[in-house]
Amino acid sequence: MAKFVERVFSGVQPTGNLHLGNYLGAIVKFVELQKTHDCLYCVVDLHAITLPQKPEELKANIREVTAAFIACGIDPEKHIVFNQSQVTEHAELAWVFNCVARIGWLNRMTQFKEKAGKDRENASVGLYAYPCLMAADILAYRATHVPVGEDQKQHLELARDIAQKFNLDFAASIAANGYGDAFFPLPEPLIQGPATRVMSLRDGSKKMSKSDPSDYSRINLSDDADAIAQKVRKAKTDPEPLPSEVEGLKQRPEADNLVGIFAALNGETKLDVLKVFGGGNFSAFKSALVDLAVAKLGPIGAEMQRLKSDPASIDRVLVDGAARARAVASKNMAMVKDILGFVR
Ligand code: AQP
Repeated sequence: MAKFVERVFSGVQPTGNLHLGNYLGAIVKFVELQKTHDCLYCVVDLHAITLPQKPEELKANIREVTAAFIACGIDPEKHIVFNQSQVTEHAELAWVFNCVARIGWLNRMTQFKEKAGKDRENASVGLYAYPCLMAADILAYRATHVPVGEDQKQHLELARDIAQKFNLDFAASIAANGYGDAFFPLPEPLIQGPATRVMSLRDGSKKMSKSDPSDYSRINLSDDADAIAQKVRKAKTDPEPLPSEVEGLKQRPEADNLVGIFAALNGETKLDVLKVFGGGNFSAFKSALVDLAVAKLGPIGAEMQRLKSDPASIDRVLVDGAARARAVASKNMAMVKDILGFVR
């Protein structure tokens, strides 16, 4: 198999309320990967419209995610930060992938089932085809590594299946065009650390999510210190003291979640956290968690506010990023057209 230049791609939907799950599951890794890779970080607004969005809110949320990227430490000059709808190759390649992916593959996607719910017949076609667009996002840049939370694992596997099927279906044309023995890399998910799936603060069996109707279920990146303190103090727990071993967190989803959040925010393991707090009650642990969360997230929230007060400068970052992203994606898309047999 061909050797591909390592490149990182990932995206976040501008659907409001960026939360601790997005931060620990994805954005922290985005920041870290900048040290070792060329990275593209995308505000995936085409994904957002798979569910109804109000235009003015969508616009504000695109700027909000961009501000969060920068406030968390993503450097839009060394790397590429942009919004998906400004680079039309994403939608173009997604159509090609709609024709490569099989209906049976998409029928297995659990996120569609969760998001469409019981009213499946009324879900948008876009929501159903979402994973094909996600594959296009990644493969438009022939990206090799994709940092995501646990919930995106199945979509990443589908992206790999699409890449592999394209490579096999068009192997002869890829070779005839002089594009090597495989055109797309099989992108690798990067899912690791103590908080790959941050759970709701109200219910340890549900993922922390932007769309949860209860704001107490999540810590938003824009929350101030008081809001963070209230939410952590009200977070659901159980009556037992914290265990001293990670094993003791099994069957205790809320305790496991809070310990995982602490560990991830402090850059340590769950065992490290339990060495300090094991045997103690939740109130002391929660106080320490409030202090830690406020210390880590407070400066991010403040910087996001500062950046959002100048929307024109955020828009400039996105326009510049889109131009640089397009330069890569358009070359790859031209080669895809050659491979498919389109005249250009
Ligand atoms: N709870 C989570 N724990 C860890 N990682 C998470 N991510 C999302 N929720 C958690 C990761 O954040 C990145 C961006 O996610 P997204 O906004 O594009 O989509 P999502 O996964 O659908 O996020 P939400 O919050 O659950 O949104 P809604 O409520 O609108 O569906 C991804 O890498 C994701 O894995």
